[in-house]
Amino acid sequence: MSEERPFIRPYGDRLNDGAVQLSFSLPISLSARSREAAKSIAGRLGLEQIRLVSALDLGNGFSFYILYGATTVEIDDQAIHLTEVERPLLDFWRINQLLEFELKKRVTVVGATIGTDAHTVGLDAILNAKGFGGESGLERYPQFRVVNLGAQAPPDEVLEAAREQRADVVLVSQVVTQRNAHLENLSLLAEMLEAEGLRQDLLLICGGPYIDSQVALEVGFDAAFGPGTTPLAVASLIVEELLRKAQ
Ligand code: B12
Repeated sequence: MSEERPFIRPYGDRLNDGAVQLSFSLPISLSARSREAAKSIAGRLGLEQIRLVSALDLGNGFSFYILYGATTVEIDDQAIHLTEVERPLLDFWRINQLLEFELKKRVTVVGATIGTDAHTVGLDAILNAKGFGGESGLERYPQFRVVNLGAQAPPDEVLEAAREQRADVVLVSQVVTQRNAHLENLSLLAEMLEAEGLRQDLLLICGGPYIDSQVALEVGFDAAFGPGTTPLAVASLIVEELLRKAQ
């Protein structure tokens, strides 16, 4: 299809059938009326051939729905303006080699989940030796020295650790984005590092499942990573950016 015209559309059973799956919760108990309300919402979202395939009462006046439907929406993916650049991945050996022989130093990485955020699994996936997605975490690389401050680190603790450890990179995780708490935390840390004169010597990177990279750049970060990030992607970016800064 894409060779004949640039438009793409979701599909399920047959190419181009527009099949999509939608799930959401409603703040009402499960009933015949709530099921119709769920279908009606899917219709208002523009779906056709709607089928309610699962409906659960969640208790306390809440319910959950899964629906199938078909969309006629199609897009030209080639016309999309990317704010995130896709970078080539280096491998474990190449990363260590570049750090040891080109950058000529062992890189210190300070990581933390900041503010009240206690979600450490994502940051640990990148930092801990056991890693994520079949890849080793940064602790496993001989050329990285990792200082993991763990959960709920206040921004001033991160700043102090960055100073004491002479960090080259600060990695911050923010998973809770309710009421934009992550934006307050991220901008506060970036401002504090700037005010203390540490910012220009650091690579400042954040990550989390709901982080918008454009917004992260606007609040003063150098890069941001989203869901499914693997340690190699982060390590590759660190090497590339540190070598670029060292030139
Ligand atoms: C486990 C979990 C918890 C555990 C956390 C345990 C721990 N030690 O981490 C506990 C039970 C403590 C918890 C508590 C809460 N949670 Co919770 N939790 C989850 C859950 C089920 C899984 C998160 C997870 O581990 N994902 C797996 C990791 C590997 O994925 P990840 O975090 O996306 O990380 C990847 C990338 O994002 C990226 N990445 C992440 N960080 C970083 C950092 C850097 C530097 C880089 C480069 C990359 C990177 O790389 C990682 C690997 O690919 C999610 C729902 C879900 N299914 O996702 C809710 C979820 C995150 N929790 C949520 C909420 C609301 C809470 C609470 C507020 C609930 C409450 N009312 O008490 C509390 C908050 C506690 C607090 N003070 O922070 C919401 C957040 C909604 C939002 N947008 O704000 C979610 C999405 C659930 C939901 N649908 O409502 N939670």
